[in-house]
Amino acid sequence: MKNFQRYLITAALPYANGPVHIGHLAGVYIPADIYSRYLRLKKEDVIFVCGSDEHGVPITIRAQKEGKTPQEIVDKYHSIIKNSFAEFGINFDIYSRTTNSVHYETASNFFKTIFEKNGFIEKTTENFFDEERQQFLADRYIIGTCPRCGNEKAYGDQCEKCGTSLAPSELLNPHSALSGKPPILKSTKHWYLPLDKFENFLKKWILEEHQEWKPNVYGQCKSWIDSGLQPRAVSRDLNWGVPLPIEEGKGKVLYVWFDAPIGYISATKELTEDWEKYWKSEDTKLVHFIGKDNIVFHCIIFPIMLKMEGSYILPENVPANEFLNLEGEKISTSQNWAVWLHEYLEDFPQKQDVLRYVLTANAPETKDNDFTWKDFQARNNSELVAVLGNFVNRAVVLTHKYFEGKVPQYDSFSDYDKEVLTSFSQIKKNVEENIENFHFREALKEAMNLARIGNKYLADTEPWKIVKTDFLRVQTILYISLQICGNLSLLFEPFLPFTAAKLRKMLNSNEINWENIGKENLLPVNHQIETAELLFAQIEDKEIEKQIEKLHFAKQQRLQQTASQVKSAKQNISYDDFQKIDIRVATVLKAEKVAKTKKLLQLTLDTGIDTRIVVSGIAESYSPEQLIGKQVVILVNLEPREIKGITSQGMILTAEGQNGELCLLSPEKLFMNGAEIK
Ligand code: B3M
Ligand code: ZN
Repeated sequence: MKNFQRYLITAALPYANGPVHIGHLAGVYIPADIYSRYLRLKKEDVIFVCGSDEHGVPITIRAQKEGKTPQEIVDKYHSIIKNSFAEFGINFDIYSRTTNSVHYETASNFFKTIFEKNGFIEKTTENFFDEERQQFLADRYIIGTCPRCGNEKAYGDQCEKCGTSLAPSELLNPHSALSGKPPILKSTKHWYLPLDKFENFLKKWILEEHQEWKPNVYGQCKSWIDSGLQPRAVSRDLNWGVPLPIEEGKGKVLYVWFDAPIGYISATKELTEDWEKYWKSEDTKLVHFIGKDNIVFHCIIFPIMLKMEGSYILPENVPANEFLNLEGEKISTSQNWAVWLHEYLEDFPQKQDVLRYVLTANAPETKDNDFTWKDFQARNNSELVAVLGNFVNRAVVLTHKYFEGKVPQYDSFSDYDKEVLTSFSQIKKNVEENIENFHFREALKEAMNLARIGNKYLADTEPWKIVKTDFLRVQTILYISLQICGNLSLLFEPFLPFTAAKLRKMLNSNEINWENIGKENLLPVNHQIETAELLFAQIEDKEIEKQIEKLHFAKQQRLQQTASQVKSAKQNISYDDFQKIDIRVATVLKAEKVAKTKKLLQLTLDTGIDTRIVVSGIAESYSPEQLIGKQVVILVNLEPREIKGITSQGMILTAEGQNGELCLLSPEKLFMNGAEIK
């Protein structure tokens, strides 16, 4: 294996279009933070960079929604994100942003270098254009059905449901996110990266030389490469972004996925004059931490950009994670189904490590995983409080009780004692191997094993029972227990930095060198420790219930907001007019699709008055089988109408749901057919 001199660690730049949530933390920022804290503890030369991604359509769409300028939006969210990361202990060396001048310069120069090497293909093509808004519809401005998974809300650059990266022309049924109308085509010139020319390079570099990449990452790359790469446009007709630095590109900007990864470079430049050492020297290990939806950009597009520019190194690994769900549902910013970091920090002050622990223990490393508040509570109460906190507390309290807070002199070691003492270096090795292979859940479990060993050791040896009869033995037991505490304070530093610091303070130790795990006399005999402080506190049911309620409340509010797009009321009608309307409860006897139509179902209904046929446009929302036997509400005295050769007698009442689906109105309990609705 190659010996690296230094590490450059990047974490995906969050879009400054909203705050950070637990899905981001579990997928990207916590693993990246563990990895870099670990390397720093090992005294490696490491820098860890990140910043806000402030360009692209996600920002301008958010600005429109909030009635603000894009700059106001990025200013707002950049500061929320930056502060919450800092408070949460994500220890970036720099958290920058892509609207600053260093970045504009770096990204422009990067583009120019490739341009001057004639690296881009220039093409004039027909692109989607919103006539009503007089605007080209790039990326997320165009919405349609994903050709791979059928998601009806796929964007012009990506389907968030299946993770596929798309071109606008691939969307089925495209419409404008601005006006909702189908777009027209209008010709425009753009600059393309010839990804197809790099297939051989990628085959060798990834498929042959990086077989150690995580299976999910390697697999996605392989399927991309195998299905053939297409040139990809890196310019956009937008007015928000880094302006194209060439004469013919006036009025256009760099595609956000061209400028954003260059943000890693700009951030490094901002951080240190030595930035080239990190980016241009083969003995730097570059590692990108990202979520699975960013794989293609970091493993295929950005490396090709780096290679075309010519002076940069390529990533050594891209340990992407899968997604975290929340209480069984996909986390969604737009549906407000999320636990937001800045709100967590407000609701659970000083409990950063609890969330760090739960999100690591349950990280979506190999498959999507679920966060539940119940699990959060259980892991806190039965692992952090009952194992780690409890052990440390007993060791420290007993040391004060019997030895005035001084590390006691040990006597001779029993086999059990020796077994415990030798476990330190074994655990150290296990944690190292796991962290270095990006298995953070396993690594945390290993660290936790030492706390379990400690807990069991005290329970087995019961020093409180023999203190009167065998004081020498009690000295040894507490000597060993304190060595466990010392080792825990090092082992947990990458995972639970606040707890580790608290523990060091309690132990009156400023030992922060990873290599000293397992060192003899880590806490020397006679060393004075401080008094005990609880590392963790029990989390009560009511705190968790409050969070669950809050989640549902927020979602409800969001629904309500969407409902504010409700049409205004129609003109009043007279009471007499109202009385003319005859609405009844009826039961569906038969339901079948109307041939050659997508939307229509022919329903046979028992209305209590008669058995009749109604044609209804609900076939996209209900299958015939779902309807048979169901009670519905029908307007019975609507003039019969001929629909596709069928006489439809009346109209079934429906409401349009959030996603355009139709929902039948049905009585809450079983009714007599023909019951009147007034
Ligand atoms: N902002 C996408 C995302 O947040 C994007 C990452 C950029 S990393 C260079 O998923
Ligand atoms: Zn899809």
